[in-house]
Amino acid sequence: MLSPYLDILPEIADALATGKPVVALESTIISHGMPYPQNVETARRVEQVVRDNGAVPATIAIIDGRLKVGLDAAALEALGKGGHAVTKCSRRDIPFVLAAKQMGATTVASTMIVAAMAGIRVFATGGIGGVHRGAPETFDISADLQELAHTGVAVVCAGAKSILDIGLTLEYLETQGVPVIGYQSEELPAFYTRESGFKVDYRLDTPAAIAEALRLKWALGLEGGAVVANPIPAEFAMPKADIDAAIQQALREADEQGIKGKASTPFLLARVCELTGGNSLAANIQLVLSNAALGARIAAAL
Ligand code: PSU
Ligand code: MN
Repeated sequence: MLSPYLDILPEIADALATGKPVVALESTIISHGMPYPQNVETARRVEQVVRDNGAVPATIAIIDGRLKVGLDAAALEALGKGGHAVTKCSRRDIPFVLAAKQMGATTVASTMIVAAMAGIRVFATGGIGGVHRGAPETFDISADLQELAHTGVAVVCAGAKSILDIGLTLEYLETQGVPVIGYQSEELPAFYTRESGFKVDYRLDTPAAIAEALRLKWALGLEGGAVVANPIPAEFAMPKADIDAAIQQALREADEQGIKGKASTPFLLARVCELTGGNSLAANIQLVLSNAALGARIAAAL
């Protein structure tokens, strides 16, 4: 039984009913992850890349208090233009934004929730939330990690940004039983760069091999998601020193300005983007496109 709170675009509902591949896409990356108008342009290109690779895109957001699976052009534009004024919704926020009949941008966690409600198993994005640097003091651990522990959706991403503590993020995922798969990579990529210095749990080299592992996991009743880490294409990777310097400065400013809670990640993303000029944005766009293509191929193989 589908949730009465879901609105699924007819093309997506039809694909789900007939077993065609569908890839979920998130909306916080649109509102909070990139500046306007590149965010809206990228969201459209990502949807096209999913199609070009044989799947139907399903961008997820809350619009007028409804859970939307698939967005029309007006909704995409409103999310992109709204930017940081749009409510960023993780698991805890969903019912309140529905009750207020507002617009909400879904994070990795809440996009997984809505995707699972709709019966979508594969979700492509840029980067996941994780354990923040300083978390032993601040307790700032993204709800994305708990969602990966419980909700059966595979998240294709370019690893975790080094605004996070990547080592602690991997420890947390291990404790929660979430496998981290490297696509053609032994190492967990660090979003803008192909290397992080940390190993993935399993390297798999084809979408079919990833699909088979996921199929077995869920067939065995092992609940929860998986991280599929796809390194940014080499030609678009950034010099490590540039990105490290920007991240250090952004972290310092966040600390000085007392930025906390759900504001932390959007603040850091925006500052890193500003501090590196257009370079990090260009890399960000390319890695999302690459993840969308891989997500579509995994969904097709599932
Ligand atoms: N990391 C990125 N880009 C993003 C995000 C994280 O590199 O756009 C967004 C995603 O929507 C993710 C959210 O789910 O930030 C995590 O926020 P928090 O750390 O507050 O859980
Ligand atoms: Mn947080």
